[in-house]
Amino acid sequence: MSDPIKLITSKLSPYGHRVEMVLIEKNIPYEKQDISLATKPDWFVKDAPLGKVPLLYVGDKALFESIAICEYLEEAFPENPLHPKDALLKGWHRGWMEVASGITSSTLGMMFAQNQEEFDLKKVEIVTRLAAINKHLKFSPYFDGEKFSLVDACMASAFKPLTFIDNKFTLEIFDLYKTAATYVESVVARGSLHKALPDDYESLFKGLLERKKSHLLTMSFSL
Ligand SMILES: N[C@@H](CCC(=O)N[C@@H](CS)C(=O)NCC(=O)O)C(=O)O
Repeated sequence: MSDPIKLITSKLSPYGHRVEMVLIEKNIPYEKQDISLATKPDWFVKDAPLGKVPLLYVGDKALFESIAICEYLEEAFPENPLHPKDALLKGWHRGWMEVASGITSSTLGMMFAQNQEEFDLKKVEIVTRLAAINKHLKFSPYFDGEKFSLVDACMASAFKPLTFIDNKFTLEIFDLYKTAATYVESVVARGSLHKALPDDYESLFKGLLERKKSHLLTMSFSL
């Protein structure tokens, strides 16, 4: 019998959502525990070298860093592969997974910006990455055609919070990037993302922005 798998995350973590999407897409049985990042449990602080979610327990080994976790799952559970076989194509996918991590980090930065200057800086980072996606990629409808890949899970979880704030605050971030916008619609609609998201996503999101005194809340919005 294989070691039990337990995902430790927090409800709104896009990095946690990407790992959970991979578990779901690959049909891997798992348990999940959401923790509060404001009051991290002692066992978590002890086991998470960087103090961040997600953490994936495989038996008593705690894996950390979402991309390392996803790559482990891909290798350890070869059924329902989410990476292409071809080494060159796989390297290309991995590069774009890093772009997805950059978009995630800039989006979190935008959500937590305390003033217009910080907000604008993060917006420029995001727009630069959208321009790169628009320039380099073609989707039909996913990154690798009909087949959903690991890179799509990373992009879906990155774009979920971005599309949420883009809609609520009418930021019009995607307006100039039609290729990226069509792709984002496809990945954000993926069933595994919706299974990974908490039912109360919207109200949790709003609570988080309020707790962080986000600059976004000074803009006109419809939360
Ligand atoms: N590079 C990490 C980023 C993980 C990350 O930033 N997680 C955030 C939640 S979205 C976190 O745990 N923050 C808590 C903290 O930094 O104290 C990964 O890909 O797993």
